[in-house]
Amino acid sequence: MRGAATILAFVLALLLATGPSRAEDGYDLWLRYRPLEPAYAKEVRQIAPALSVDAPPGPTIDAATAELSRALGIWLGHPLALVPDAREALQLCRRDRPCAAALPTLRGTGPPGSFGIDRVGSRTVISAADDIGLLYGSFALLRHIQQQAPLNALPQADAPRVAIRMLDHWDNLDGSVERGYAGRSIFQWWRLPGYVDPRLTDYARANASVGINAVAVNNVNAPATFLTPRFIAKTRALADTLRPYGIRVFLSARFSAPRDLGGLTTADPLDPEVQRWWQTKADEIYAAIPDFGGFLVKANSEGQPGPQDYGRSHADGANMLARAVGDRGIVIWRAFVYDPDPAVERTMQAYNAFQPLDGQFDSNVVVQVKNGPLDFQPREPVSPLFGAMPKTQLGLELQITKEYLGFSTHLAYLAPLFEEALDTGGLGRDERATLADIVAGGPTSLIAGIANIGSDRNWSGSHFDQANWYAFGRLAWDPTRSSDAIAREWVAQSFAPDPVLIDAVVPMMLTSRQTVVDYMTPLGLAHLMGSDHHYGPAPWVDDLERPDWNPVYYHRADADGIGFDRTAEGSNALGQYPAGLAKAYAEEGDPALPFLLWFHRKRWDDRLATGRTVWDELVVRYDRGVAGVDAMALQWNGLRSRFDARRHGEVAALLAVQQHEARWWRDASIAYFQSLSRRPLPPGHAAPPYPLEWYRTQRFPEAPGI
Ligand code: GCW
Repeated sequence: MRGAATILAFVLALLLATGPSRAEDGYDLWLRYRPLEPAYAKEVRQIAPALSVDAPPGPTIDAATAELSRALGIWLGHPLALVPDAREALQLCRRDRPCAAALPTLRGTGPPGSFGIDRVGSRTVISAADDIGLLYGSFALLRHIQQQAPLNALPQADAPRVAIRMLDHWDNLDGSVERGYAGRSIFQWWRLPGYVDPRLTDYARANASVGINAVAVNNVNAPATFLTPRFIAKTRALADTLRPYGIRVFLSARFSAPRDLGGLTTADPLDPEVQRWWQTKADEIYAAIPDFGGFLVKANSEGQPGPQDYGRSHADGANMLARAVGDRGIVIWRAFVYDPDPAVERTMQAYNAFQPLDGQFDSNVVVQVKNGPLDFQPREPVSPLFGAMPKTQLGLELQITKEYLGFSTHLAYLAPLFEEALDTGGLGRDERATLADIVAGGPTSLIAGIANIGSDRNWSGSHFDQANWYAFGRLAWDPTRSSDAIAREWVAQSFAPDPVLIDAVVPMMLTSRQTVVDYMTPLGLAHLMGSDHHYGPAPWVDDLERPDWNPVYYHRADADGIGFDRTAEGSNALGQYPAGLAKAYAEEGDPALPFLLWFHRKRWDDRLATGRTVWDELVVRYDRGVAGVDAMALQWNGLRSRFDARRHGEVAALLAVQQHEARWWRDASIAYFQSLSRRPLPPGHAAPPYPLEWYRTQRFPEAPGI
């Protein structure tokens, strides 16, 4: 008996010490709510000793209350009490209630979701005009506390600058995820609608915590099956789960659905029967999901059907769907198209297809444009469409999943990439207007990100990829936020509000994307990856069906030089930009040379602003990339004592993979380009360990994401 009791006591002590639910496996994301420093915890107990709610009951208020209880229950050391008297409590106050009338100085009005957090005497008041604002305000308060930020800096007001902050899932019916590197889809179509994975509530919490309010749940390459009654019922179950968190569901719609499902012989958008089919379909969906967001469409792109199959324009197709949806929702029409005829330079095709349609789209159509004119490369100039369609609501599409930046095995913090695009100026008629200005504002303003979320326990495949989901949400809410500030708050919440740790990790994150650019696509190169799976280097590929699918199309390297002449002497893609921006992009005097070989063709021996020749500069950049990963790994390994062992070890293991793969990119690329340049490596730079043939013959049948 005594033996058993001792063992029991020991097990209990162990459980209390380690806390099984406290295991740091990444599942909790940035919503960890770990214990606070005692002095700070004491202050928190003063400003939020209990909770008082003045808002009509409803599921969103329940979500806010539950989140506050979850966190404050830990920080107070006892369950959060709901009290009627607001004077000694944290208060949720909806602006149409008596609480607001009694406190006329509350701040934080604005578009849906805006909120204020005020200190009024001994009270802390989270106020908003709508329930979702109260939920966002609750998350903002918890974010502030998790960072152990000074509570006298608490009063704050915030308002979203972009109306639709959306995740696009490229999730397939069979549970696979196109370009997904974090396991299977979180949407288990087979088990829906009867069983909704509780994990989806945590997914919704995470999204709401950063202000994401829309999701497209199926791949843009999806079959029309998603529009059948069977799948509408499943989507409805998802919508019901996400709704309390302010998230509206969208479906990717295959343009040929009237033929695929409806038995019609055409999907011509000007055909009355086709129009009627979509109208009936939209009505059917809205009957099941009254707040359905609308349709997301990839049409006449990479083999998908579209209006051009019937000699109609993208505007004809988009407007037909928009009329079926009516004022109940919107149609998001993607501008990621390239001609079936590859005679026109690839980066110019979307502009050519869409710019002439400016002014022809209905008011509930958003044309969604990828940040760059090519395809989510590690670095691209912004798409010239953003400056060229002033009469069209343009949405920005970013890629959070790292299809071209090392999958989930490489550490690359993407906020600097997003920020670089958003801060680009000189696009509009107003010289000072940035891409962020063009995209933000208005009831259908939209920023979408291709999700990096899957069934992996840590959601994103690696701990640092969670930061990209987080940063996407924070930037979609306010595209003027800095990537540095976002990294700081993410690290504080995801690891610890420890200044030493933050100051060590944040610089590593901020330089990580440039490091990837250096070892994959330096000096403005692009599209050098392996075919289909897009894993690893393959700059030599020249035998794919379309010329503009081949890496050689993009780098154009030969014995004389390298780079794509997109100036007026070449394809004149530069001519698609307003003059000032075109001049900035063409600049060769900047030693950073971000777009040198994107816009120019250079001879190997041309001397650059850095003082080096093009060939030497290329090699230096590849090695700088490799050194950058080594530095990250060294830095990380030196921080072991500041992190929980599990996550530290997982990140360290992935950094070792990245060290290996950065060398692979560098070695294969140098071996290939040297076979053309025939120049010696600059002194101090090592030759690739294998001959070019070795790199060319590597195969990766297990690479994920196709
Ligand atoms: O980057 C490419 C991807 C495709 C994707 C396409 C798109 C969904 O390689 O997998 O298809 O872009 O954006 O439509």
